[in-house]
Amino acid sequence: TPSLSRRSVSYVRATGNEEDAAKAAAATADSGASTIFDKIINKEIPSTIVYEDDKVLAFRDVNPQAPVHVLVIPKLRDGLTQLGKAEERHGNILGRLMYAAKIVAEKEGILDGFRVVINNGPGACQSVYHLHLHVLGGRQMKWPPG
Ligand code: TR5
Repeated sequence: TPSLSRRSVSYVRATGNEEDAAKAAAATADSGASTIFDKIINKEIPSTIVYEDDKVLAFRDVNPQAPVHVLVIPKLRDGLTQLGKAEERHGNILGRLMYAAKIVAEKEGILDGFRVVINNGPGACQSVYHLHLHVLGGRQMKWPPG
């Protein structure tokens, strides 16, 4: 397909799936620019908040991939545009995010079966460069993920 990027063409070859290719084409690189999540944190853009504390915000994904789909983010990005940028000094906030994912799963009643996902970089279709954990559940999750 002429309109597909070179990266997405390689996805078509690898998977035979143009939907995957479109997702790959839409995935962007990490520019370090501020993101829509800053506006959500500052409440300039409304979101449905599921959990919040001084360091962490959890809100419903606008395009849910499961009955429960919540994003867990650090309020201060502090260089964590993606997990691949993590440094040792980020250990505390990374732990807080993981623990918040458990609190979200508990609040949402999915502790018996939930998945936590981090998409890192264009090759994993990351679209927002502010680290976020996807907490997914409320249906039977399949393995392997796409
Ligand atoms: O693709 P990655 O892993 O980067 O995940 C980004 C997620 O952010 C996607 O699942 C999107 O559906 C979600 N997203 C994007 C926007 C948005 C959102 N979730 C809640 N509210 C949102 N607003 C207001 N605006 C977005 N652009």
